[in-house]
Amino acid sequence: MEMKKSPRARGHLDRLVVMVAIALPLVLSACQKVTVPSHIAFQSNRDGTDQIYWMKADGTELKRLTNDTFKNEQPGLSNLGLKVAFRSNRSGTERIWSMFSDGSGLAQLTDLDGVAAPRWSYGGQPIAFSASGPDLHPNIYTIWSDGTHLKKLTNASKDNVEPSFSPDGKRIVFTSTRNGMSDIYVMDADGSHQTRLTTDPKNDAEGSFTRDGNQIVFWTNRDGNGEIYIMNADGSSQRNLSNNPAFEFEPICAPETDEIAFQSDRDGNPEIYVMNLDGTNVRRLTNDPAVDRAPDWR
Ligand SMILES: [Ca+2]
Ligand SMILES: [Ca+2]
Repeated sequence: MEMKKSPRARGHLDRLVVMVAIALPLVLSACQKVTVPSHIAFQSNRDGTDQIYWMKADGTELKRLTNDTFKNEQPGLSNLGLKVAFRSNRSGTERIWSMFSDGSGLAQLTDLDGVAAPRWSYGGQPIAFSASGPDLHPNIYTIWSDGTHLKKLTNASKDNVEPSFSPDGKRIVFTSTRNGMSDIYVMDADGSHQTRLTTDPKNDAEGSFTRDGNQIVFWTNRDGNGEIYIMNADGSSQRNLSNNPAFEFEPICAPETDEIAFQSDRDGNPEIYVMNLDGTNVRRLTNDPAVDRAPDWR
């Protein structure tokens, strides 16, 4: 599979070219060392209640990360997949929890009610999520992974949900119904400069920045069924990437390649798929009659 590399990865490759002149065995060894582990986490009810799973980005090495009888949903991975934040009802009420991806270090992050969809900043801190808290409708919050530095970023009278960071950590794309319909918005990571990007009369949601920060992938039902769209980060040039009569949603961009993971029921039940940023090369990663959904990619 041909994949474009980030500047950091290209730097590794440049060094590898020098090493080729030295000794091929050394190069092969170095290739293994510089490969950035890339995992897609998701939730599935294949073993009963919803649990957190992950797999390598090619769909191999599937592993269950939570293993209990509680509902564990909506995973958000930290860089290199070291930790995972997720929603769980293990304390009796749905809260945001985090753990290392081997299942150790389980910790509750907040006491806020009505939480959903934690997404880690690519810089390591903070984690963004939505919570209703004391309000009638959910707002966007950020919190550090040790549970400190809780900050409320939105204060609107309607829903503000599904935050996701730009790769440089400076912006957050999110979904809001503050203007009557579900639309994509963007703001600075401190909550300032909240700007509406979509105005279609149908619903737009679930924004995710591409790895260069120049485009945003999102979900919309403007064509009558769920589709994955892409637009420039200023909202211009909106176009359909999935073009399938099935229901596609929950797109998330890869951190190191020009690819998108998403969910679709095109093969009869919800599965996780990956496609290139131009909509080509669609391949299915999961193959289970259960509901596989809510991917995140690091
Ligand atoms: Ca569709
Ligand atoms: Ca499935």
